[in-house]
This record gives sequence, structure tokens and C-alpha cells, in this order.
Amino acid sequence: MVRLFQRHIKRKVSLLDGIWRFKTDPENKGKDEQWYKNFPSDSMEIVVPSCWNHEFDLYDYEGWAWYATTFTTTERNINLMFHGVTGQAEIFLDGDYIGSHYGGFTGFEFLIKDVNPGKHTLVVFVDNTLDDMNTIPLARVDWFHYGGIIRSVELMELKTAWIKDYKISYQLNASFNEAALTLYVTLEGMNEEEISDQLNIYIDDELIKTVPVTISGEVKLQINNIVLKNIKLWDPQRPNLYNIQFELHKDDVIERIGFREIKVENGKILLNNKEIKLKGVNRHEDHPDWGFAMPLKLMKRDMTIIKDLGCNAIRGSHYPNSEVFLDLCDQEGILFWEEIPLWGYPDKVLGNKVILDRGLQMHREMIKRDYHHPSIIIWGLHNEIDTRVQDAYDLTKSFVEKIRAIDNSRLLTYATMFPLEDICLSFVDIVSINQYIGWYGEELDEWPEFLEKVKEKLRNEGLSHMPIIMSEFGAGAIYGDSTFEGPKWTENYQEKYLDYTLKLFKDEPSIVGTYIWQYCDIRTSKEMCLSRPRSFNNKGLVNEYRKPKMAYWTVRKLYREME
Ligand code: GCB
Repeated sequence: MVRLFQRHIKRKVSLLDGIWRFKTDPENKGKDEQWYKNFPSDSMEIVVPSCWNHEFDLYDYEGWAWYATTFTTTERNINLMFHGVTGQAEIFLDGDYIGSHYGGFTGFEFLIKDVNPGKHTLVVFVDNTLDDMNTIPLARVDWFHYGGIIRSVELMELKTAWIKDYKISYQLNASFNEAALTLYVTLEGMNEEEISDQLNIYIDDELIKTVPVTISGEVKLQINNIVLKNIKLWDPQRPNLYNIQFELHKDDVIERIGFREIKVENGKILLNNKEIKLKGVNRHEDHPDWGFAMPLKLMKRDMTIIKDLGCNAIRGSHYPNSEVFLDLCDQEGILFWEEIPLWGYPDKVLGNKVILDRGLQMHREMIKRDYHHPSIIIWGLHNEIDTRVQDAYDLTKSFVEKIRAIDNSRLLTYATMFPLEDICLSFVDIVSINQYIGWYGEELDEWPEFLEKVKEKLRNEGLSHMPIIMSEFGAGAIYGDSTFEGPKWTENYQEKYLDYTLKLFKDEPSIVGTYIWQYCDIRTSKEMCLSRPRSFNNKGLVNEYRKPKMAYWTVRKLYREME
């Protein structure tokens, strides 16, 4: 299941998910031996999508690996869409290289024209190696380096022309009951000859516009002046959604949107002009048995638990989540912060042009993929990079300029771990702070003094109008360890920690949101496991199997009491 609503009625789409052939390539000889033409016969079976780490003996395999499957087509033009392949992917069709992609958490696609109808062989080369200079993320991260084809693969069989791309943007009127739509649509013909066609646009099955088109090569259309009256807004209480369908004679695509406005004014976050406080958790898309490739049932379960906690917000730490989960957020009225896995970059790496380029590409792909989700209100630029240095300033500036040029309708922020020395804050809309006072190092009662220092710094720099989000704070607790003394690592200490911090933040007017670190316990990387009991980051409110710890009930009470 790729999405929670039907994306195509006319276009022929099939999932290539299932059991594929698989072989690791620790010596990197597959290219020399042309495995993309002759897939090794001693390969094993693997399920796509999944992480290879859940196969026997591959728990900590990191490196090169090959996948193969076959499929049959009846049309001459196909589009192959990969929704998530960790790290570097190279794709071969019938023995020929068709393209590559970098970045594990956003999809990519290849249009292949004039293939012979019949049986085809698809081979995917995957490299999930991380290093300490050129990759996003770097090797040293606080989550597990799962590898593989982690999300679905789709085959689209296309007729003479297709709807290649689209963007739906809108402007609400002052009373928020009308939306003026601007639609950007790219059509593409498959052959040389001109095609006369007609683009129909439906909103919730009602035809609202028809545009005659002559398609030859690529045609870009901009359609203005569609005004929808009496719209129902999207918000957490009433997450109203609309289906928009673009249709040609032999192709179509459906998108789902919601109407809402998000902005920052006078130190507050306003959703549809009403102040909103974010009651959130950080959530990794992880489970010991599934890794990044979580099934829908488990995502739905996470959503049920997070809503039971009283949350209205999730930060998708630290990478673009699966599209299905974002669909769930749209449906459930959860406000989402999405970010790319640019995590913990030290000074020496921040000036690296490769990181800038890869970071920009990841932002572009994330925003393109997820632009239409009403649940997404914040784009996160990076997490805990060294924002005290000039290279971080330059990187942040470039990100902000480029992102605002593609999407000026959402709030921008990043999670800082150096709030008192940070030099990049003025670029963004919200100051988001990761801070673990009372867990790493200092005592719990040093929090008030810290908050005063943050406010003083913002005042001194003329930034006191900026709202503050506590984007991470939390304490580790080993599930089941509850004692009378309540030292660190017990459930008691975590409960005390979150009770103290949440009450403190609730009474601080400049804090507009809290994202507890974290929703569930997660596996950490081998680079960090020595500082993490069980090789897990144990700061979850529920453990890795989603069993609640003591703090769960305390947070649930506090979050539910807050308006
Ligand atoms: C952080 C990171 C997060 C870690 C967390 C921790 O600041 O952003 O990914 O897992 O701290 O537990 O230390």
C-alpha cells in the first residue's frame, strides 16, 4: 500500500512488491561480474519492501547488495517508481543501466519509452554505506543503519500521453471560506506526433474545469481562477480533505489536499488565524522486527497511541517518513514537522560542497513529494549541526533561500543544540531547542536559569518576537525498571523528568510547542551503542514493542489537560 487514497483510476499501476532475489556484495565485485546481466544463481529470497537486516546473518550488514525481479508489461512506455531505497541506488532494466539516485527516504522514478511489451528483468544495486564526510546522514547517528529497498516499487504502464507532474497551490480569502486555486500541470506525449486531448479537473468527483490541449513533447500548463466557495478548512479537530483529479483521455492522477493557513505572528503559531500550541512527540519510523519498513497496521497503531497520549503534533525525526504515515496524519489531524537526515554535522564537514548539494536535493525531493499534505506545517532544515560556525550559517542561508523559493507556505526551523551561541536563528521562523538538562550532565532544577538565558540572548539579538519550540528533551528509562530510589535509567526518573519539564514549559509564554524525545525506544547505530544500554535509545514513552512506561500516563494526563 503506497497511499491511503486511490491515486489513479485510469492509469495502469501495479506494485512490484513481493519476493525478489537478493545477494550481498561485500567485495564489490557485482559490477565487474555484471550481475545486472547475470544475476548470481546462489542468491537468496527477500521480501520487498523490507530491511535486509532482518535476514539471518545480515543484522549489521552495511554495504553493497543487489536485488532482482521480473515483471511483464503490455504497453510500450513505462514509469518505474521507487518509493525508498537506502543510500545510493542504481537501476538496471533488462541488463541496461537506466539511472541512479542518492538519498534513502524519498522516492525517485524513471520513464522508459519504447520498451518491448513482454517480460522484463529489473535489477537494483543498493549501497547503504555511511561515512563521516560525504553522506547524509553521517555514520555516527543515533539510529540504526538499516539497508535495502525499504518502501514499495511501482510499475506504471502509460498510454500515448501522461500527466507527468502537477502542483496545486491555493490562497484563502480573509474569511477563510473561499480558496483561489492555481494549478500547474505538466503533460508529456510518448511519441513524436501531436496528440489532441483534453485535461479535465475534478474536485471530489465534480468536474470543475476542462482545458483542450495539444500535446507534443512536454507541455506545461498554469490554470488560474478556480475559486472554490464554502470550503471546509482542515484543522486537528476537523481534518477535512478534498480529492483533486487531473484526467486525460487515457491517464489520470488524484491528489488529496486540505485547506489551511499556517503562520507565525507576535511570537505565536497561528493555524487558520487561531493560536495553536503543539503537543508533540518525536517519532522514528522504527520497530525491531521491521526497521524502516513498517507495515501500515503498525503505523496506524502508532497513530492511535500518539493520539491517546493527547498529542496534536509529531516531529518526524530525523528523515522523511513514509507517505502512508503522512496520509494518516492528514486524516487524523496531526500537525507534522518533516526534516531531512542532516544530523549532528560538526564544523569540519559543514563546508563540504557535497553536503550542501545533497542537502538541497533532499529538501527539494522532500518538498516535492509532500507538498500537498495539509498536516505538514514545518520543514526542518537540519538537526544539531554546529550552528555556532560560519559554514553552518552559509548552509542554513542557502537552504532557506532555496526552500522559500519552492514553498513559501510553511514555517521553517531547525533543531539547535547550541541555543545560547547559535548564529543562524534569524533565518528561520521558530527557535527550536534540543536540550537535555537533567539527563546529560546538569541537574533538573537548572532548567529555569537556562530558559532565562535563552530569552536574554533572543532579546539581545532583536529576536524576542520568535516563538520557541522545545524540539527535544527527555530521559532514558529501561522498560520495567521501576524502583523506590528512582535513579537515572529507571521509569521513575523519566516520569519525574517529564512531569517537571512539561509543567515548566507550559507556564512559559514564549514556548509554543513541545516535542518529547521520544515516542518509542529505537535501535541505535554501532557507532553509538556503547553509551546506550541494550544498543537502544531508551528515551521512549513506550518501549520498542509499544508498551507504555510510567511516564506515558503522566504525559497523557498533562497533554490532555492542555487546551
Ligand atoms: C539528540 C538527537 C537525537 C538523539 C537524542 C538523545 O539531540 O537529535 O537524535 O537520539 O539527542 O537521546 O541523545
